[in-house]
Amino acid sequence: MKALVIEDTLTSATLVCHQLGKMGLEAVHAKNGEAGIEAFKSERPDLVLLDIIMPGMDGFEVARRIRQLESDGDWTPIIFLTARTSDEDLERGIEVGGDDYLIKPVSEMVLKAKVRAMQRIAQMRSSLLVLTRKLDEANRELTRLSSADGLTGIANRRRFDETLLKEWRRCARDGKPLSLLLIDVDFFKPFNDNYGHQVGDECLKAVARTLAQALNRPSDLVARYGGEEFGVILPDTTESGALAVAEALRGAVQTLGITHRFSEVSPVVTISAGLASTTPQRGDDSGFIALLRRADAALYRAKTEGRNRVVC
Ligand code: GH3
Ligand code: MG
Ligand code: MG
Ligand code: MG
Ligand code: MG
Repeated sequence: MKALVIEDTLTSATLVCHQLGKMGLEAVHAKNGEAGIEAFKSERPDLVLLDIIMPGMDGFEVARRIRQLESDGDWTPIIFLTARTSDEDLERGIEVGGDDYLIKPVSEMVLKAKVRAMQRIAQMRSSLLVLTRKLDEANRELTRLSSADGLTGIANRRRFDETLLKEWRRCARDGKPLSLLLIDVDFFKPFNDNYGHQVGDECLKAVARTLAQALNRPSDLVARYGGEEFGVILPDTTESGALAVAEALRGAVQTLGITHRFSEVSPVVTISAGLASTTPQRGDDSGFIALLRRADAALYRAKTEGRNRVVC
């Protein structure tokens, strides 16, 4: 631990530095306010002992400046050590940012006790900071978990809904098109029934991973929309752009080559996709519901028209 002693009277400073040394602290001396500020910046002390009456900048001003120099969350204990005995001075010392106020001459025992008290507060404070950091971390993790799908790890329905409204508004503001895909695994019920639920789950994980990898814009979002259904949000994407993306996704899943002997369209697992695009209008905050409905209707047509295809 390092203490900065800001004191113009050399005998006083020498004595205090010596006493601090006996307590196991490293003491740095500055002989006036200006030098004290500089030393504070360069030495980054853990404690400041501060005289009030000094030529040039007085101790009150030094304390005020130290508090301004500290960045958010920083705190260095300041103990005034002064010959001024009035209550008004003590009150002012605390007011400008001091933490304690001792009147010279101070006994070694009192100085030691006061320094220990400050050390204890500083220690509690840093424990609290560690705890706060852990809490922030836990909160972030909780947010992540609450928006991720437990099986596949991609975004869940809740995150999909939030993102859709957010992107809807953003595209409305920027006058950009927004495209939406609803994807459904073909003949997944017979897949499950024949290969078992566990294999079914593995299949869903692989499909989710493939969809996520096949998207290349950071603003694109793929989410697990329901059991074996996925939703894809494509901001700033026209219908023809989205059609290309959807075909790429369909191709990527087929290329995965997960054997499906019970599919009526292909020997491997395939997907069908319904696509809807629009340019959202400002102020039309519920317009995305119609977009979802259109994508759903398109998906239904993709199914009835033979599956393993994209329909707009
Ligand atoms: P279609 O081509 O018309 O979509 O036929 P399908 O068999 O895929 O359609 P359906 O909606 O009847 O079947 C969906 C099946 O998906 C039902 C269920 O067995 C399976 N499924 C839904 N969620 C999960 C899941 O989390 N894990 C597993 N293993 N299977 C799921
Ligand atoms: Mg003095
Ligand atoms: Mg389905
Ligand atoms: Mg279905
Ligand atoms: Mg299905």
